[in-house]
Amino acid sequence: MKPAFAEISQIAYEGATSKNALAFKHYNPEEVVEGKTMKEHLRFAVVYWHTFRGTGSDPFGAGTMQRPWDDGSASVKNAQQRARVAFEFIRKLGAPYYCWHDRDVAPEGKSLKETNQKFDAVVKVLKAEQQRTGIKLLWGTTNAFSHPRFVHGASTSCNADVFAFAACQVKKAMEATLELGGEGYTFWGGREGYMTLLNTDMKREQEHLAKFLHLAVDYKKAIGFKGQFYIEPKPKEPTKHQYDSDAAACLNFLREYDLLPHFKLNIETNHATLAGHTMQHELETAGAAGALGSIDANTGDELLGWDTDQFPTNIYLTTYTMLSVLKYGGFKTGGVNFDAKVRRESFEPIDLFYAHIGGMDAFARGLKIAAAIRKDGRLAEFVKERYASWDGGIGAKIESGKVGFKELEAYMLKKGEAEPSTSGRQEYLENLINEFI
Ligand code: XLS
Ligand code: NI
Ligand code: NI
Repeated sequence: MKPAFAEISQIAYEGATSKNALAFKHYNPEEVVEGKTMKEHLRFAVVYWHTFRGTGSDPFGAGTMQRPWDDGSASVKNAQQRARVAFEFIRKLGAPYYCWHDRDVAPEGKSLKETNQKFDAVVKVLKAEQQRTGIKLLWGTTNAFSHPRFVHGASTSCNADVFAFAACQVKKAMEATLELGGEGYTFWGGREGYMTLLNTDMKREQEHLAKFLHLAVDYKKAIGFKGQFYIEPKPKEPTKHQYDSDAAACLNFLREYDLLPHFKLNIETNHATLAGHTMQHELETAGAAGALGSIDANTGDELLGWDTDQFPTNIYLTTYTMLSVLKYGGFKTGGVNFDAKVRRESFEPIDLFYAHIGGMDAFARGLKIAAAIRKDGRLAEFVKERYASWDGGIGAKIESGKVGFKELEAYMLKKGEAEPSTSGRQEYLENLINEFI
Protein backbone atom coordinates (compact mmCIF):
# COMPACT_ATOMS: atom_id res chain seq x y z
CA MET A 1 0.00 0.00 0.00
CA LYS A 2 1.23 3.49 -0.89
CA PRO A 3 1.54 5.56 2.30
CA ALA A 4 -1.24 8.12 2.70
CA PHE A 5 1.06 10.52 4.54
CA ALA A 6 4.21 9.95 2.49
CA GLU A 7 5.60 13.43 3.17
CA ILE A 8 5.31 13.01 6.96
CA SER A 9 7.85 11.11 9.00
CA GLN A 10 7.62 10.06 12.63
CA ILE A 11 6.68 13.09 14.77
CA ALA A 12 9.58 13.67 17.14
CA TYR A 13 10.12 15.61 20.35
CA GLU A 14 12.35 18.59 19.55
CA GLY A 15 11.95 20.67 22.68
CA ALA A 16 10.41 24.04 23.48
CA THR A 17 12.69 26.06 21.18
CA SER A 18 11.84 24.10 18.03
CA LYS A 19 10.04 26.00 15.27
CA ASN A 20 9.02 22.81 13.48
CA ALA A 21 5.22 22.68 13.36
CA LEU A 22 5.42 18.92 12.88
CA ALA A 23 7.34 18.25 16.09
CA PHE A 24 6.45 18.05 19.76
CA LYS A 25 7.68 20.95 21.87
CA HIS A 26 6.58 19.48 25.20
CA TYR A 27 5.40 15.90 24.75
CA ASN A 28 8.53 13.88 25.35
CA PRO A 29 7.16 10.35 25.77
CA GLU A 30 10.07 9.03 27.83
CA GLU A 31 10.46 12.06 30.12
CA VAL A 32 9.70 11.15 33.72
CA VAL A 33 7.21 13.23 35.71
CA GLU A 34 6.25 12.20 39.25
CA GLY A 35 7.87 8.80 38.78
CA LYS A 36 6.18 7.82 35.51
CA THR A 37 6.92 8.62 31.88
CA MET A 38 4.72 11.10 30.07
CA LYS A 39 3.58 8.27 27.83
CA GLU A 40 2.43 6.28 30.87
CA HIS A 41 0.71 9.28 32.44
CA LEU A 42 -1.16 10.56 29.41
CA ARG A 43 -2.04 7.39 27.49
CA PHE A 44 -3.07 9.37 24.40
CA ALA A 45 -5.74 7.92 22.15
CA VAL A 46 -6.90 8.91 18.67
CA VAL A 47 -10.61 8.55 17.89
CA TYR A 48 -11.65 6.76 14.76
CA TRP A 49 -14.93 8.62 14.33
CA HIS A 50 -13.84 12.24 14.01
CA THR A 51 -10.36 11.62 12.67
CA PHE A 52 -11.12 9.00 10.03
CA ARG A 53 -14.87 9.37 9.46
CA GLY A 54 -15.40 13.08 10.00
CA THR A 55 -16.51 14.71 6.76
CA GLY A 56 -16.71 18.31 7.91
CA SER A 57 -20.41 18.55 7.12
CA ASP A 58 -22.56 20.80 9.28
CA PRO A 59 -26.30 21.63 9.28
CA PHE A 60 -25.65 24.25 6.61
CA GLY A 61 -23.30 22.49 4.27
CA ALA A 62 -21.79 19.32 2.88
CA GLY A 63 -18.50 17.71 3.80
CA THR A 64 -15.26 19.50 3.00
CA MET A 65 -12.55 17.06 4.09
CA GLN A 66 -9.94 15.97 1.55
CA ARG A 67 -9.20 12.32 2.27
CA PRO A 68 -7.60 10.99 -0.91
CA TRP A 69 -7.26 7.43 0.44
CA ASP A 70 -11.03 7.14 0.96
CA ASP A 71 -13.11 6.31 -2.13
CA GLY A 72 -16.26 7.44 -0.36
CA SER A 73 -17.95 4.08 -0.85
CA ALA A 74 -19.48 1.92 1.86
CA SER A 75 -17.48 -1.11 0.73
CA VAL A 76 -15.58 -3.35 3.12
CA LYS A 77 -12.52 -2.87 0.94
CA ASN A 78 -12.63 0.88 1.50
CA ALA A 79 -13.13 0.36 5.23
CA GLN A 80 -10.10 -1.93 5.37
CA GLN A 81 -8.00 0.49 3.38
CA ARG A 82 -9.06 3.30 5.73
CA ALA A 83 -8.05 1.17 8.72
CA ARG A 84 -4.53 0.81 7.33
CA VAL A 85 -4.32 4.56 6.79
CA ALA A 86 -5.55 5.11 10.36
CA PHE A 87 -2.70 3.04 11.73
CA GLU A 88 -0.18 4.82 9.53
CA PHE A 89 -1.42 8.09 11.02
CA ILE A 90 -1.51 6.93 14.64
CA ARG A 91 1.93 5.37 14.40
CA LYS A 92 3.52 8.45 12.83
CA LEU A 93 1.88 10.58 15.51
CA GLY A 94 3.18 8.29 18.23
CA ALA A 95 -0.11 7.87 20.10
CA PRO A 96 -0.20 4.55 21.93
CA TYR A 97 -3.99 4.04 21.74
CA TYR A 98 -7.10 4.48 19.62
CA CYS A 99 -10.86 4.17 20.14
CA TRP A 100 -13.77 3.30 17.86
CA HIS A 101 -17.52 2.89 17.51
CA ASP A 102 -18.52 -0.32 15.72
CA ARG A 103 -20.07 1.67 12.87
CA ASP A 104 -17.00 3.87 12.38
CA VAL A 105 -14.79 1.01 11.41
CA ALA A 106 -17.19 -0.96 9.24
CA PRO A 107 -20.31 -0.19 7.21
CA GLU A 108 -23.79 -1.41 8.07
CA GLY A 109 -25.16 -4.28 5.92
CA LYS A 110 -28.70 -5.14 4.86
CA SER A 111 -29.26 -7.37 7.90
CA LEU A 112 -27.71 -7.72 11.34
CA LYS A 113 -25.97 -10.85 10.14
CA GLU A 114 -24.43 -9.11 7.16
CA THR A 115 -23.44 -6.13 9.31
CA ASN A 116 -21.64 -8.43 11.73
CA GLN A 117 -19.79 -10.12 8.87
CA LYS A 118 -18.60 -6.78 7.51
CA PHE A 119 -17.51 -5.76 10.98
CA ASP A 120 -15.55 -9.01 11.41
CA ALA A 121 -13.78 -8.40 8.11
CA VAL A 122 -12.52 -5.00 9.27
CA VAL A 123 -11.74 -6.13 12.84
CA LYS A 124 -9.38 -8.64 11.24
CA VAL A 125 -7.43 -5.79 9.66
CA LEU A 126 -7.50 -3.79 12.91
CA LYS A 127 -6.04 -6.78 14.72
CA ALA A 128 -3.28 -7.23 12.16
CA GLU A 129 -2.49 -3.50 12.25
CA GLN A 130 -2.42 -3.49 16.07
CA GLN A 131 0.04 -6.36 16.00
CA ARG A 132 2.17 -4.72 13.32
CA THR A 133 2.37 -1.33 15.07
CA GLY A 134 1.93 -2.12 18.78
CA ILE A 135 -0.91 0.43 18.96
CA LYS A 136 -3.59 -0.65 21.43
CA LEU A 137 -7.32 -0.20 21.79
CA LEU A 138 -8.17 2.07 24.74
CA TRP A 139 -11.88 1.39 24.43
CA GLY A 140 -14.54 0.32 22.01
CA THR A 141 -18.12 1.56 21.88
CA THR A 142 -21.35 1.14 19.96
CA ASN A 143 -23.02 3.64 17.72
CA ALA A 144 -26.67 3.08 18.64
CA PHE A 145 -27.82 6.56 17.66
CA SER A 146 -27.12 7.31 13.97
CA HIS A 147 -29.37 4.79 12.25
CA PRO A 148 -33.06 5.79 11.89
CA ARG A 149 -34.12 2.75 13.95
CA PHE A 150 -32.75 4.62 16.99
CA VAL A 151 -35.00 7.62 16.45
CA HIS A 152 -36.55 7.14 19.92
CA GLY A 153 -33.32 6.01 21.57
CA ALA A 154 -31.72 2.57 21.91
CA SER A 155 -32.14 0.92 25.31
CA THR A 156 -34.64 3.64 26.26
CA SER A 157 -36.68 3.31 23.07
CA CYS A 158 -40.45 2.87 23.37
CA ASN A 159 -39.97 -0.08 20.98
CA ALA A 160 -38.67 -3.26 22.65
CA ASP A 161 -37.28 -4.54 19.34
CA VAL A 162 -34.93 -1.56 19.25
CA PHE A 163 -33.69 -2.48 22.74
CA ALA A 164 -33.03 -5.98 21.41
CA PHE A 165 -31.20 -4.66 18.35
CA ALA A 166 -28.99 -2.39 20.46
CA ALA A 167 -28.21 -5.35 22.73
CA CYS A 168 -27.00 -7.32 19.70
CA GLN A 169 -24.78 -4.44 18.71
CA VAL A 170 -23.24 -4.05 22.16
CA LYS A 171 -22.74 -7.81 22.42
CA LYS A 172 -20.87 -7.84 19.12
CA ALA A 173 -18.85 -4.70 19.86
CA MET A 174 -17.85 -6.08 23.27
CA GLU A 175 -16.69 -9.30 21.62
CA ALA A 176 -14.63 -7.28 19.14
CA THR A 177 -13.16 -5.20 21.98
CA LEU A 178 -12.15 -8.38 23.76
CA GLU A 179 -10.69 -9.82 20.56
CA LEU A 180 -8.60 -6.67 20.10
CA GLY A 181 -7.39 -6.62 23.70
CA GLY A 182 -9.29 -3.40 24.46
CA GLU A 183 -8.71 -1.96 27.93
CA GLY A 184 -12.23 -0.60 28.29
CA TYR A 185 -15.68 -0.24 26.85
CA THR A 186 -17.69 2.98 26.84
CA PHE A 187 -21.41 3.61 26.95
CA TRP A 188 -22.45 6.98 25.65
CA GLY A 189 -26.22 7.07 25.55
CA GLY A 190 -26.47 8.80 22.19
CA ARG A 191 -30.24 9.23 22.20
CA GLU A 192 -31.00 7.90 25.67
CA GLY A 193 -33.16 10.77 26.81
CA TYR A 194 -36.25 12.60 25.64
CA MET A 195 -37.33 15.38 23.33
CA THR A 196 -40.61 15.96 25.16
CA LEU A 197 -41.96 14.58 28.41
CA LEU A 198 -45.45 14.62 26.89
CA ASN A 199 -44.73 11.29 25.20
CA THR A 200 -42.21 9.89 27.67
CA ASP A 201 -42.47 7.44 30.56
CA MET A 202 -39.24 8.58 32.13
CA LYS A 203 -39.20 6.06 34.99
CA ARG A 204 -39.74 3.14 32.64
CA GLU A 205 -37.07 4.37 30.22
CA GLN A 206 -34.51 4.72 32.98
CA GLU A 207 -35.31 1.25 34.27
CA HIS A 208 -34.74 -0.07 30.77
CA LEU A 209 -31.39 1.71 30.59
CA ALA A 210 -30.40 0.11 33.90
CA LYS A 211 -31.61 -3.30 32.70
CA PHE A 212 -29.53 -2.88 29.55
CA LEU A 213 -26.38 -2.06 31.52
CA HIS A 214 -26.95 -5.03 33.85
CA LEU A 215 -27.23 -7.31 30.83
CA ALA A 216 -23.94 -5.87 29.55
CA VAL A 217 -22.30 -6.53 32.94
CA ASP A 218 -23.59 -10.13 32.84
CA TYR A 219 -22.30 -10.65 29.32
CA LYS A 220 -18.95 -9.13 30.23
CA LYS A 221 -18.56 -11.82 32.89
CA ALA A 222 -19.82 -14.53 30.54
CA ILE A 223 -17.13 -13.83 27.93
CA GLY A 224 -14.39 -13.03 30.42
CA PHE A 225 -13.84 -9.44 29.32
CA LYS A 226 -11.73 -7.82 32.04
CA GLY A 227 -11.72 -4.26 30.67
CA GLN A 228 -13.24 -1.29 32.46
CA PHE A 229 -16.80 -0.16 31.66
CA TYR A 230 -17.34 3.59 31.36
CA ILE A 231 -20.38 5.85 31.22
CA GLU A 232 -19.86 9.12 29.40
CA PRO A 233 -22.02 11.95 30.77
CA LYS A 234 -23.59 14.48 28.40
CA PRO A 235 -26.56 16.72 29.22
CA LYS A 236 -28.18 17.32 25.85
CA GLU A 237 -27.57 16.92 22.15
CA PRO A 238 -29.07 15.34 20.22
CA THR A 239 -31.97 15.10 22.67
CA LYS A 240 -33.23 17.93 24.85
CA HIS A 241 -32.31 15.94 27.95
CA GLN A 242 -30.00 12.93 28.16
CA TYR A 243 -30.36 10.69 31.19
CA ASP A 244 -26.58 10.64 31.73
CA SER A 245 -26.64 14.41 32.01
CA ASP A 246 -23.57 15.02 34.15
CA ALA A 247 -21.21 13.18 36.48
CA ALA A 248 -23.46 13.59 39.52
CA ALA A 249 -26.54 12.36 37.65
CA CYS A 250 -24.60 9.35 36.33
CA LEU A 251 -23.31 8.46 39.78
CA ASN A 252 -26.78 8.72 41.25
CA PHE A 253 -28.21 6.55 38.47
CA LEU A 254 -25.49 3.93 38.85
CA ARG A 255 -26.00 3.83 42.64
CA GLU A 256 -29.76 3.64 42.41
CA TYR A 257 -29.58 0.61 40.12
CA ASP A 258 -26.66 -1.19 41.83
CA LEU A 259 -24.34 -0.58 38.91
CA LEU A 260 -21.71 1.59 40.56
CA PRO A 261 -19.17 -1.20 41.23
CA HIS A 262 -19.10 -2.01 37.52
CA PHE A 263 -18.61 1.44 36.00
CA LYS A 264 -16.33 4.42 36.01
CA LEU A 265 -16.92 7.71 34.21
CA ASN A 266 -15.42 8.96 31.00
CA ILE A 267 -15.48 12.73 31.39
CA GLU A 268 -15.57 14.94 28.30
CA THR A 269 -14.70 18.63 28.49
CA ASN A 270 -17.29 19.92 26.05
CA HIS A 271 -20.01 17.84 27.74
CA ALA A 272 -19.05 19.35 31.10
CA THR A 273 -19.44 22.86 29.74
CA LEU A 274 -22.77 22.02 28.05
CA ALA A 275 -23.91 20.86 31.50
CA GLY A 276 -22.96 24.24 32.94
CA HIS A 277 -19.90 22.87 34.72
CA THR A 278 -16.18 23.18 34.33
CA MET A 279 -14.16 20.11 33.37
CA GLN A 280 -12.50 20.37 36.76
CA HIS A 281 -15.87 20.19 38.51
CA GLU A 282 -16.80 17.02 36.66
CA LEU A 283 -13.40 15.43 37.33
CA GLU A 284 -13.65 16.26 41.03
CA THR A 285 -17.19 14.87 41.21
CA ALA A 286 -16.09 11.61 39.59
CA GLY A 287 -12.81 11.46 41.49
CA ALA A 288 -14.39 11.96 44.90
CA ALA A 289 -16.65 8.97 44.20
CA GLY A 290 -13.69 6.82 43.14
CA ALA A 291 -15.13 6.75 39.64
CA LEU A 292 -12.73 8.83 37.55
CA GLY A 293 -11.92 6.49 34.68
CA SER A 294 -10.91 8.27 31.51
CA ILE A 295 -11.29 11.56 29.68
CA ASP A 296 -12.49 12.65 26.27
CA ALA A 297 -10.15 15.56 25.71
CA ASN A 298 -11.61 18.37 23.67
CA THR A 299 -13.00 21.82 24.23
CA GLY A 300 -15.99 23.89 23.17
CA ASP A 301 -16.10 27.39 21.80
CA GLU A 302 -16.99 30.09 24.32
CA LEU A 303 -19.42 31.66 21.89
CA LEU A 304 -21.03 28.54 20.44
CA GLY A 305 -23.39 26.51 22.63
CA TRP A 306 -22.79 23.23 20.87
CA ASP A 307 -20.57 20.17 21.28
CA THR A 308 -18.04 21.58 18.83
CA ASP A 309 -15.38 19.06 19.92
CA GLN A 310 -12.38 21.25 19.24
CA PHE A 311 -8.85 20.20 20.00
CA PRO A 312 -7.74 21.34 23.46
CA THR A 313 -5.01 23.96 23.35
CA ASN A 314 -5.83 25.95 26.48
CA ILE A 315 -3.06 25.45 29.03
CA TYR A 316 -5.27 26.38 31.99
CA LEU A 317 -7.72 23.68 30.95
CA THR A 318 -5.04 21.02 30.63
CA THR A 319 -3.37 22.12 33.87
CA TYR A 320 -6.58 21.93 35.90
CA THR A 321 -7.44 18.63 34.24
CA MET A 322 -4.07 17.11 35.09
CA LEU A 323 -4.18 18.50 38.64
CA SER A 324 -7.37 16.51 39.21
CA VAL A 325 -6.12 13.43 37.37
CA LEU A 326 -2.89 13.35 39.43
CA LYS A 327 -4.81 14.02 42.64
CA TYR A 328 -6.90 10.89 42.09
CA GLY A 329 -3.90 8.71 41.32
CA GLY A 330 -3.62 9.02 37.54
CA PHE A 331 -5.15 6.93 34.77
CA LYS A 332 -5.31 3.18 35.32
CA THR A 333 -7.25 1.80 32.37
CA GLY A 334 -8.24 5.15 30.90
CA GLY A 335 -6.33 7.87 29.11
CA VAL A 336 -6.47 11.17 27.27
CA ASN A 337 -8.73 10.38 24.33
CA PHE A 338 -8.96 13.10 21.69
CA ASP A 339 -12.67 13.08 21.02
CA ALA A 340 -12.05 16.13 18.89
CA LYS A 341 -12.34 17.10 15.27
CA VAL A 342 -10.54 19.49 13.01
CA ARG A 343 -12.61 22.47 11.89
CA ARG A 344 -14.59 22.24 8.69
CA GLU A 345 -12.23 24.83 7.24
CA SER A 346 -9.16 22.71 8.14
CA PHE A 347 -9.78 20.23 5.37
CA GLU A 348 -6.30 19.02 4.40
CA PRO A 349 -4.97 15.71 5.77
CA ILE A 350 -1.99 17.47 7.36
CA ASP A 351 -4.38 19.41 9.63
CA LEU A 352 -5.00 16.11 11.44
CA PHE A 353 -1.35 16.15 12.46
CA TYR A 354 -1.31 19.78 13.56
CA ALA A 355 -4.46 19.21 15.61
CA HIS A 356 -3.21 16.16 17.48
CA ILE A 357 0.31 17.50 18.00
CA GLY A 358 -1.19 20.65 19.54
CA GLY A 359 -3.47 18.66 21.83
CA MET A 360 -0.67 16.35 22.95
CA ASP A 361 1.68 19.25 23.63
CA ALA A 362 -1.03 21.11 25.55
CA PHE A 363 -1.55 18.06 27.77
CA ALA A 364 2.17 17.52 28.21
CA ARG A 365 2.46 21.10 29.42
CA GLY A 366 -0.58 20.67 31.65
CA LEU A 367 1.02 17.59 33.16
CA LYS A 368 4.38 19.30 33.79
CA ILE A 369 2.73 22.40 35.22
CA ALA A 370 0.42 20.38 37.46
CA ALA A 371 3.40 18.35 38.73
CA ALA A 372 5.32 21.58 39.43
CA ILE A 373 2.38 23.02 41.37
CA ARG A 374 2.14 19.83 43.40
CA LYS A 375 5.89 19.82 44.05
CA ASP A 376 5.79 23.43 45.17
CA GLY A 377 3.10 22.48 47.65
CA ARG A 378 1.72 25.94 48.43
CA LEU A 379 -1.65 25.28 46.81
CA ALA A 380 -2.25 22.01 48.68
CA GLU A 381 -0.94 23.58 51.88
CA PHE A 382 -3.37 26.48 51.53
CA VAL A 383 -6.33 24.14 51.12
CA LYS A 384 -5.17 22.03 54.06
CA GLU A 385 -4.78 25.12 56.26
CA ARG A 386 -8.22 26.37 55.23
CA TYR A 387 -9.78 23.34 56.90
CA ALA A 388 -7.47 23.33 59.93
CA SER A 389 -10.39 23.78 62.33
CA TRP A 390 -11.47 20.24 61.44
CA ASP A 391 -8.12 18.68 62.35
CA GLY A 392 -8.55 19.05 66.11
CA GLY A 393 -10.94 20.42 68.71
CA ILE A 394 -14.64 20.56 67.93
CA GLY A 395 -14.13 19.89 64.20
CA ALA A 396 -12.41 16.56 64.84
CA LYS A 397 -15.17 15.66 67.31
CA ILE A 398 -17.86 16.34 64.67
CA GLU A 399 -16.05 14.38 62.00
CA SER A 400 -15.55 11.37 64.26
CA GLY A 401 -19.19 11.40 65.36
CA LYS A 402 -18.42 12.15 69.02
CA VAL A 403 -20.83 15.08 69.37
CA GLY A 404 -24.50 15.75 68.56
CA PHE A 405 -26.63 18.90 68.46
CA LYS A 406 -26.83 19.00 72.27
CA GLU A 407 -23.06 18.99 72.72
CA LEU A 408 -22.65 21.52 69.91
CA GLU A 409 -25.13 23.81 71.66
CA ALA A 410 -23.25 23.53 74.93
CA TYR A 411 -19.98 24.25 73.07
CA MET A 412 -21.31 27.34 71.30
CA LEU A 413 -23.16 28.73 74.36
CA LYS A 414 -19.84 28.69 76.13
CA LYS A 415 -17.87 30.09 73.19
CA GLY A 416 -20.47 32.72 72.26
CA GLU A 417 -19.70 33.33 68.56
CA ALA A 418 -18.27 31.64 65.46
CA GLU A 419 -15.56 34.01 64.28
CA PRO A 420 -15.18 34.24 60.48
CA SER A 421 -12.16 32.26 59.37
CA THR A 422 -9.42 33.51 57.09
CA SER A 423 -9.86 34.93 53.60
CA GLY A 424 -10.57 32.61 50.65
CA ARG A 425 -7.70 34.31 48.80
CA GLN A 426 -8.98 33.46 45.33
CA GLU A 427 -6.89 36.20 43.69
CA TYR A 428 -3.76 35.11 45.53
CA LEU A 429 -4.34 31.53 44.39
CA GLU A 430 -5.01 32.54 40.78
CA ASN A 431 -1.74 34.47 40.84
CA LEU A 432 -0.03 31.44 42.28
CA ILE A 433 -1.25 29.31 39.37
CA ASN A 434 0.01 31.95 36.93
CA GLU A 435 3.48 31.65 38.44
CA PHE A 436 3.63 28.19 36.89
CA ILE A 437 1.90 28.75 33.55
C1 XLS B 1 -20.61 12.48 21.59
C2 XLS B 1 -19.72 11.64 22.37
C3 XLS B 1 -19.23 10.43 21.62
C4 XLS B 1 -18.70 9.42 22.59
C5 XLS B 1 -18.63 8.04 22.07
O1 XLS B 1 -20.86 13.64 21.89
O2 XLS B 1 -18.67 12.41 22.86
O3 XLS B 1 -18.28 10.80 20.68
O4 XLS B 1 -17.46 9.78 23.08
O5 XLS B 1 -19.86 7.56 21.69
NI1 NI C 1 -16.99 11.64 23.80
NI1 NI D 1 -19.03 14.67 22.69
